[in-house]
Amino acid sequence: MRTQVAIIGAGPSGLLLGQLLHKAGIDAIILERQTGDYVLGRIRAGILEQVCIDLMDEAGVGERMHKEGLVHGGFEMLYNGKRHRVDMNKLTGGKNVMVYGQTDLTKDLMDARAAAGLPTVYEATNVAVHDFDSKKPRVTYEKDGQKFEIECDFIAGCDGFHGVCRASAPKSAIKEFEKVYPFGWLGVLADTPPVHHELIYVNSPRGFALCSQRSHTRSRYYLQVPLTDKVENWSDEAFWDELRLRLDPAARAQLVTGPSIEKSIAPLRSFITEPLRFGRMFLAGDAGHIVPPTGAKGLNLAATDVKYLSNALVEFYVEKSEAE
Ligand code: RFL
Repeated sequence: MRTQVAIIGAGPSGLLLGQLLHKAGIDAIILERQTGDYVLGRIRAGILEQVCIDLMDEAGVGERMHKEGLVHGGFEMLYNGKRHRVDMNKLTGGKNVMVYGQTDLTKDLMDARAAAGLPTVYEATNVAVHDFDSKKPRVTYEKDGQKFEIECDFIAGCDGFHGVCRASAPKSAIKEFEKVYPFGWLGVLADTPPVHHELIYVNSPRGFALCSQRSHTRSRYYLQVPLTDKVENWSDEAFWDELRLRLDPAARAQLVTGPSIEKSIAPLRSFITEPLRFGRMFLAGDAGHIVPPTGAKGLNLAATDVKYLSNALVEFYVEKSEAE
């Protein structure tokens, strides 16, 4: 098999890159180790920054996002018991964020890929990257017990933090920087209306809290908790009680509680590798860096990487430039 760009990983980075390359007439195959349903079932980020909104439009998959997403021009910060609104739209010269779940964004990209008949191999096992220090990189993988090889011009490592691409970069060529925070975030997703029409970031003596949302009827809340806490020991009731204690009286009165549909503790960590390019292999998204889930920065950084990488690949193929 031969393609121009072999993309490893069908998360937001890989799918978005695939769609942008397709728009530019560049061939790509995506290899994903999970099933499509598994990828779609992962509940993660939910706030798209302007860069991500614009890229979805550029990729031609923004229609549902504009119909169903909620545009926010600002957010609030609760500090010393008082809420302050930050008018992001005004302060950034007209930029907004969009409340639109990562699962929805992923679904739109998957649907567009399927509609265009573009190749995605799900449940690809033992994916390995080879010869990316040459002009003829290769990717090998197995599917249903059979071995396959793809010859390509470039490899895009969009395979997340635990992927194979970064792990295959020569140790002597890669620098890693990491900060592990001494607390975690207990997150709850619930089918309840959000406490406020915009996000509220809370600085309270009991610890940080974040009131986020996925839609008018689905809320996402976070509480800062000690790393030693176990999610099994946090009942829904205990979560709502603690959240109330961190809010101001007006928000407390507005808070609608209900059963959680997802509850987990995320250990908070910042991690970045340098460089993001190893010969003809590039890392994009969580493969190259992760940040705590504050306002979907991970997803939006992934989109930014994809923007630069797709521009560079278009330059290479369309403008025949090999500029560094
Ligand atoms: P992804 O989404 O991790 O996708 C990588 C894909 O690569 C596949 N893969 C492989 N495929 C083939 N062969 C291999 N060897 C492979 N190894 C991995 C994986 O199955 C996967 O499908 O990375 P991408 O595309 O760069 O996108 C980044 C975003 O997903 C990420 O930054 C955010 O979702 C971060 N994040 C959150 N951000 C928020 O702002 N708010 C959140 O609430 C939030 N929750 C989360 C999160 C990230 C999480 N992870 C990655 C641990 C919750 C979790 C659990």
